[in-house]
Amino acid sequence: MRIDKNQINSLNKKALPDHRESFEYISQRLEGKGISVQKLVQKIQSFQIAIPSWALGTGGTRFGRFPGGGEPRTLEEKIDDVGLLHALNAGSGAISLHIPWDIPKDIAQIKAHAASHKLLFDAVNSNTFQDQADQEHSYKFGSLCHTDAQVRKQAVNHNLEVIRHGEALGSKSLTVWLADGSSFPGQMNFRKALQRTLDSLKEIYAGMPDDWKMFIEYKPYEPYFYHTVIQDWGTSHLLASQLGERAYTLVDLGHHLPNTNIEQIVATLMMQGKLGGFHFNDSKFGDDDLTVGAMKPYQLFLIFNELVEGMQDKESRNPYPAWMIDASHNLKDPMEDLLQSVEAIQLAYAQALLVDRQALEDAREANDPVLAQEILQDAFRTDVRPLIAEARMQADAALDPVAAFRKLNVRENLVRERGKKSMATGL
Ligand code: RM4
Ligand code: MN
Ligand code: MN
Repeated sequence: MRIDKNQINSLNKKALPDHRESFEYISQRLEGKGISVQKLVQKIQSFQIAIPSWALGTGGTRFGRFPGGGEPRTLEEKIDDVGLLHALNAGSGAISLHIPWDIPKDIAQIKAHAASHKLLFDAVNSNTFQDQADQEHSYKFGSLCHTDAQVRKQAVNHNLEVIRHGEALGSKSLTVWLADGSSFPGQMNFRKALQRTLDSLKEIYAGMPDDWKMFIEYKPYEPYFYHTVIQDWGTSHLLASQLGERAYTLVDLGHHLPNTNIEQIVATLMMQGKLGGFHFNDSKFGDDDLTVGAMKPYQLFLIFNELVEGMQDKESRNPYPAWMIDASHNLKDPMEDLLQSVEAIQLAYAQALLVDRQALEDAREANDPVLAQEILQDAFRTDVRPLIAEARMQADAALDPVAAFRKLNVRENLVRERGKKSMATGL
């Protein structure tokens, strides 16, 4: 299924009077404060968020999976789904592949297919947390940190192969997330495991093209329950610093223990020029893979407040970060879920753009926490939804993507095309 511009235009026409009214209201308020609304709209339009190829099927837990039907069966169909999302929201113009779940076979054809949807290839992801059928050594006791050099070699080679796939597609970065760790005290030598990980990463780093970046993810627990080799941002930063200039830390929102001050981590990494990428999701307890903004929208705003400050800092050495959604839960239609996630990210970004930075800085210098809170919450409590909708409409996308998804019967069409029992590769 492909969505035609005219279908979207005719849906937009019906919603237009309402939209006009609310857009004019916020425009007047913001222009009154000296903020250029058109510039804001353009910034929102150029903020693109990559969709991971494993998020288009229904996610599972270790207890069960309840697929809803019409799931993409091939990489081409996954690209089609991201294309549908991008047609609806004009904000998800990239796809991130997980290898070996999604190995491109005919490169030229896959590239042309993505280009026909105006999609780019974002970071490629390696997978040494599962054993594949044709694999010689098992990752049961780790991969890059393994005690056996042959296992480490196999994991290094896999990462090098992922880089080759990414190069062929035009990706420019590799994301490494390791499950490596232990479940019982005494099981693993912390120091040796970290040293081996660093040595293995060095081999991978050396195998990257000169214009590539490596993003190193961290996670405090899961799938192992006692220790994770790269448990936190500090460990990731340590590895990235020792690897070299093109290695960075990647922050995944779900990979923190409860109450961690993630916005402070963002600020620190950006100060060091070491924040490479971001994985968005939301959670109540751990790595719950819930829709972005579903639980803690204020935290998301505070994180964006730091991101925007870092991005606007002219002295900053931090590169423009890679943005990706990393969530795939088992209740919602995955495509509706992704539409909601993209919107939540854009809302937090737009609100952070509204923060009066000079006034905030003055309040901080004057040690005035009351005023600092007023300034932040004034931005957070501004209803910026009409700005996001306007950004979409100007880019020929839907004023209301979720409503359009339903009115155009996207899922029903996909079930008709692919069947009720189709299953996507992934978790
Ligand atoms: C991990 C981590 C990685 C993702 C896998 C599927 O928890 O977030 O980024 O690739 O899940
Ligand atoms: Mn992640
Ligand atoms: Mn995760």
